[in-house]
Amino acid sequence: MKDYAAEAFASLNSDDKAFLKALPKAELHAHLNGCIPLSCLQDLVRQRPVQTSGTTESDEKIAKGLAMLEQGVVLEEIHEFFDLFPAIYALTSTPAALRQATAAVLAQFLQPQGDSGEQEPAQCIYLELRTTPRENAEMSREQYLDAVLCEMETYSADKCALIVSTDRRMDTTTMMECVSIAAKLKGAGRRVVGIDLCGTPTIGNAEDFLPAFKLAEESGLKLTVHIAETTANTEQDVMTLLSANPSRLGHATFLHKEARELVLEKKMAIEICLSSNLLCKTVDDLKAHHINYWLEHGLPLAICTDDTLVFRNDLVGEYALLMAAPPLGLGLSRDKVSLLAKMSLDVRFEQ
Ligand code: 6MZ
Repeated sequence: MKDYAAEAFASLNSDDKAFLKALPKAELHAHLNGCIPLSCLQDLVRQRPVQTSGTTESDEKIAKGLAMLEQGVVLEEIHEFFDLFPAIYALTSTPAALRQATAAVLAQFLQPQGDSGEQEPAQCIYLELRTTPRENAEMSREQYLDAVLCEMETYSADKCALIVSTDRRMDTTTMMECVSIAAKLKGAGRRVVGIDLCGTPTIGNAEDFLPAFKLAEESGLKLTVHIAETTANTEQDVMTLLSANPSRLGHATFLHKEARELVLEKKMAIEICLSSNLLCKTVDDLKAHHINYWLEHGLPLAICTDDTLVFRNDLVGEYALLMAAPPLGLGLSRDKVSLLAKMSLDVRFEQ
């Protein structure tokens, strides 16, 4: 597996490395179950007989999934990425395991890094973490979100907030249920700020998602959608998702002309995940990455990691991809990189 972000970071001089680490950044596109530190997942495996009773996943499947993650996953196509999650989900299927995983993800992004002697700044100063509420014999969707929120709320409100993900494979009723719970929690003063649409990019019919997005809007929840992540996403799918008026877009790799014009007109911000796109092979190299188009057109962007567990990246590494000299990076100046970091803070859902 190629560590694009780590290679870009390693190529920088020590001044630039220190500059990137100290730069105040926001992480706005990080999936909880895709960002669990490997050491935490290994702990959850050890605790499995106690923590995941009731799961139907076999030990073998978990061991195989974990071994792949330990080795570094090489993906031939983006759909292979989604096959990794059953093994991860089997380890985060109780409120206790979820809380443990959430605490580890929050610490990874929001706590100073390294040993006490030589501490580095935290990866970001603000995190919008997203997750898809699951239900099983051990917990309801609301209990799932409560477990995640309990951990998030140990941090102050200016540090982190939750985006509730819906998955393209959900039917309208399930999606509505997820958004209703998110609205109820928000109404009760819990730290929920938005709704996301994620999952295998080509599954489902976008029209079926619209009632849930409308409910989100009526409930004061902002919307972000994974959109045009692959060439297989049709123009109709893209235009239907844009008709829901999302404030931000995830990936937006293959927007056709009409969609790009609408995005520019409405100034929708784009969550850019460079390593994710390179490793899922939806983009050939940084030169061909759509970030170049949006930079040229001055659209608000947020640089994000997506799934640090799978892609083995971190936020500083993603910024290194902006700054490193080509071909390892885009060769952007410090001023440009600072501006991008500021933009990520400006397009937070909760200001
Ligand atoms: C689309 C993605 C994704 O929600 O269980 N997910 N969906 N595109 C991506 N880009 C590569 N990366 C992650 O986190 C895991 C779930 O997030 C979605 C997938 O649906 C995955 O199952 P949560 O915390």
